This record gives sequence, C-alpha cells and structure tokens, in this order.
Amino acid sequence: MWDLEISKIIVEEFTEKLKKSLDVDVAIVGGGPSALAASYVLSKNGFNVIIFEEKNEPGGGTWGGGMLFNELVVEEDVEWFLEELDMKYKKTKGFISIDSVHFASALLYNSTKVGTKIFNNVFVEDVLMSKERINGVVINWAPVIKQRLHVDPITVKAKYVIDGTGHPASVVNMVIDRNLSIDLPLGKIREFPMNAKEGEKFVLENTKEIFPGLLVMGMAAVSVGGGPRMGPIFGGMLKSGIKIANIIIENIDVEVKG
Ligand code: 48F
Repeated sequence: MWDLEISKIIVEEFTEKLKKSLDVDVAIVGGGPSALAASYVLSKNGFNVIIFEEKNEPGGGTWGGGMLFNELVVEEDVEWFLEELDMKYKKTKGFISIDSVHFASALLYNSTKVGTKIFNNVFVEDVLMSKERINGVVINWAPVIKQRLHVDPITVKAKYVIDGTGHPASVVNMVIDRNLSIDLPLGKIREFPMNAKEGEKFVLENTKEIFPGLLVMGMAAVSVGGGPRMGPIFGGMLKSGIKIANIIIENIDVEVKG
C-alpha cells in the first residue's frame, strides 16, 4: 500500500538523518545568511555540520530584503563567493544588488548540497556543558516550545557550537543566564542604531570564539560586541560566516597537529 510505504520512508529516513546528527563537528544555531555561508565552507571542507532553525523556513532575515523590497546589497569584495555559489547578481554604483529570494535559495541549495543538514522547526533551548567548555546543544520541536508543552528535550553533542541567532544572540544569552563569564565589552548584549559602513566592519571584528567551544557570528556578533546594526546589507553576514568557518578549520588543524 503506497500510503503506508511513503510514511515508512519518511520516518526511517528522518530517523537515520537525526541519528547521524547527534554527534557532530559543528552545530549552528539559527539558519540565517551567516549560518548558511559558514556551513557551506565547513561542509565543503569535510566537517559534519548541522543547523537548527526554529522557523519552518530557514534563511533568517534574507527573504524580505529591505522593507519587503526583495533586493539586498553586498560589497564587491564578496563577488568571489557569489560566483562560487553560482548566483546571479548586478553590479551597480560600487555595490552588488541581488534578488533576496534568489540569494536565500542559492545559500540554502549550496549549503545542503555540500552536506549540511538543516533541521527546521527545531528550537535550541539550552547548551550542553562540561569541564568549562560548551560541548553541544539541547533541542526541542519549536511548536513544543511555542505551545509551552511540558516535554523534555534531547541533546546533541558538538565540538563547536556557533551562535548564529541574529539580533537576540540567544545562545550567548543562555550561557549568561547560567552565570558563566562571557566577555561582553559593554557588560550586556546591546545593539546601536544603524550605521552600515561601521557595522560591516564591526561584525567581522567581533566574529570569534567567546567561550570555549562557543563562537558568535553575524548579527549575534554585533549584539554581543555592542556595535551598530546595518540593515539590508549582507556582505558582512557572508564574510562573518566564512571567517568563523576558517577559525574552526584552523583550530581543528592545530588540535590535530598538536
Ligand atoms: O537574523 P538572521 O538572519 O541571522 P544573521 O545570519 O543575519 C542577519 C541578517 O538577516 C539581517 C542583517 C543584515 O545586515 O542585519 O538581520 O545574523 O537569522 C537568525 C535565525 O536564527 C533563528 C531565527 O529564527 C532566525 O532564522 N533562531 C533564533 N534563535 C533560535 C533560532 C533558537 N534558539 N533556536 C533555533 N533557531
């Protein structure tokens, strides 16, 4: 009977995928543009990478462009990355303009094509920790959280966890709530008003490991560092994701060599 076979395939394949994702190299929280860029670079370099996204549609703030005008802007120095992902774009007035739906789709397609597993509708509600190091995340179905159902979560082990949750920097907040010391330059998580040029620099400078095993990128790095937001310019998000991927690649090399 077709219907039964279809259901069996879905359940078996999903279970297999989830089982392989319970012990990974890198767990990324949030499926925005920085996460998709980071996961693309890491997966392409042979890392086992998963993304947990609480919404049904991963892509974060990319889809709507600026004020629902579904175009977004990046700087010319990320053209090589757009080319690598085979994106269509237009150079104009010293910038690059891209259809935001195309941008989101290309990131999602390329990241998953090189092996990243994206679990949508999954909310990261806590971190796993031992010996003063973050070693993974605690997950639950997002609808369970939204409906406030009394259902316990499960745990995923990861060598590195990246906070890619955007403005709220949710993972860093969870760690702070646990009274673990994190170096916040302003003493609290805080963003400043829009300043695209400064913000684009700031996001890169603040993309880093901020607690053993926990790294921040994208707008989460801006919130944690206390910098200006930058709206619908997305070059910094791509560069931040690529930078964090390279930090992890270099760290793992050091560990292997050492
Ligand atoms: O905000 P978001 O797109 O992250 P980003 O990569 O990019 C920021 C830009 O979109 C834009 C900008 C560009 O200049 O300013 O804002 O920093 O995506 C973050 C994703 O994380 C998800 C959330 O639904 C969103 O899709 N998210 C947040 N908290 C959790 C989460 C959580 N606890 N568990 C799972 N997903």
